[in-house]
Amino acid sequence: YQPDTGPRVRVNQVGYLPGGPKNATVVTEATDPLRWELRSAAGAVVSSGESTPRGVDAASGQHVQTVDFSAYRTPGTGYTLVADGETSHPFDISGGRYDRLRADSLQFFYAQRSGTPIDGDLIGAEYARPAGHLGVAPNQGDTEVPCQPGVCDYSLDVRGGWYDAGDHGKYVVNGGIATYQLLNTFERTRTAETADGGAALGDATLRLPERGNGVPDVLDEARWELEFLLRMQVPAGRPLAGMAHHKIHDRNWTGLPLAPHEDPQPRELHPPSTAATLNLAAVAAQCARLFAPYDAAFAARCGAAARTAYAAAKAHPAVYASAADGTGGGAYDDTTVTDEFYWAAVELYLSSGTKAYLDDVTASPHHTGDVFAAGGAFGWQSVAALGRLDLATVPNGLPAVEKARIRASVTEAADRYLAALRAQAYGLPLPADAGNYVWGSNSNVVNNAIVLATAFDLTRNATYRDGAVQATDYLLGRNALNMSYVTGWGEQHARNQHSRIFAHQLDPDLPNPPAGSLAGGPNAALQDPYAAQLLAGCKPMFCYVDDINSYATNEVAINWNSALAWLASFLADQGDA
Ligand code: 9MR
Repeated sequence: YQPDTGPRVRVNQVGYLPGGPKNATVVTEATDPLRWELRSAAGAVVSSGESTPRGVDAASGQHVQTVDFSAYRTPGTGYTLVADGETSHPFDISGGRYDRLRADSLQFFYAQRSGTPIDGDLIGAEYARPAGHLGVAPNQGDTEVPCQPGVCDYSLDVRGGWYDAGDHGKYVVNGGIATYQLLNTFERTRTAETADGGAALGDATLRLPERGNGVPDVLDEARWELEFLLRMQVPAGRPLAGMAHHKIHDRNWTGLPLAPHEDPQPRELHPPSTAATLNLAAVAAQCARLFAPYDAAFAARCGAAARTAYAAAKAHPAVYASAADGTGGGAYDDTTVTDEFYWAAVELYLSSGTKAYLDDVTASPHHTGDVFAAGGAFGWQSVAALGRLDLATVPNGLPAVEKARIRASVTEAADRYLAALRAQAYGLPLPADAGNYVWGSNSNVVNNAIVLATAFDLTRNATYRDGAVQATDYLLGRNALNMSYVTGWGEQHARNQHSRIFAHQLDPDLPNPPAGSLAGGPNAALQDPYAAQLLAGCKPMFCYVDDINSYATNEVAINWNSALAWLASFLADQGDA
């Protein structure tokens, strides 16, 4: 299988910030430096130079050279880069290029909402749909959902929340990290220097039913999931009270396409887990501090739920979701929860200042030592870095020397991501080993970029910001496939992501995913039959196909788009850079 990868000059197809780094990659057999030319839309050569031979790129197996045209800073549209007789896809040089990506990537969450009609006037007529999973036939959830047989003898109203990904499942663990990232995108406007003081994330900045209610829209969107997560908590008086059910989804896997309101499967609550409970505790604690100025009653409800959940997790510290529980929905299994304990204790400490939580923070094995893995700083299964990043950025009462140590751990991790990025001709902060090209690898690229961005926020050292920008170049087309992984962004962009809702590839009457939807990305483990058959033997960066059948390389997911939203918001805040 030989995908058509277009011109051999690979650029960020969306554009470069005028004052930011501008790097490109040329796939070529040439071993000597090549002359490159930057051309205006009218074809005039506005800058030129020589490329740098880089030998064979490990992740792609391609023979490559790199071009650095950072010195050219004149804003404009329709630039192309020419080298080795090839002309790149066109791109802009422009500040403000990421403002709409911030909005698009956040808007994705409204399109994933469960339990409410989606208003076409807000996000486009093709995305309008009736409410799903409100107990209206043929739906069998989510207003009164029983447990799986033998798990509990009650039902819960667990309406609302976001569909996790291309399926109709709702998982507390993954809802946790996604909600964290939206809340943290907002919190960053309070803790970091932003050009507009966070105005771009204020009220009426997204197209939501709640716009104009006086609450920042990104908080409104996060609340849609928070309310669901709170409903997943085991009520007082029941066994394991205060814990959170791990997930709720269909009894059996459904086919594609399938509109939410047409899902006929029985819906079931799966057993509570310690990991889910701690995810609830962590984001409910964030909620308590961030909603306090806007809705004191909701903030108090979140605070109480966070404390109850944390206490329940301490009382039941080793209740694990089963890896075998993957019928009708994903498993999201995790048998190491020391990191979830750390993250939850950090969030509770940051919101309350309570010494008991601080004691748990400082006693955690994750409080010292490295928590930032090379292949992904954090993810739904490993969340220690979320606690570390928040201790580094959110005001707290730790001694100055402790704060300095924690901040240094962030910049040291960022230095390693920079080293990984510089070692590669495609400039991504993920080492080339096939083992790093996992399910959802694009989210790992973004999450590592978030560590770089946070290092910039902490130090104002532009090298870190440039690293985050280069990671974005990779996502938006500077890669082996010459593919932007964000729908609607770039000349050649992913559009056939695995989704029961946005299944245009299977039914032309259905839309593609909305602009701003991030595809999971190359997965060298080829964990779906379509990719396994099509891509056998692929070099890691080629282990991707923009086909709806390839759920292991090309799905949408809330935890991937939440990462993109954080990064896009950071980039938008850089202006011209
Ligand atoms: O993102 C998850 C990835 O880390 C796992 O390897 C994979 C297999 O367990 O599951 C991914 O999450 C999927 C979930 O299980 C079900 N909804 C779709 C998610 C994205 O593909």
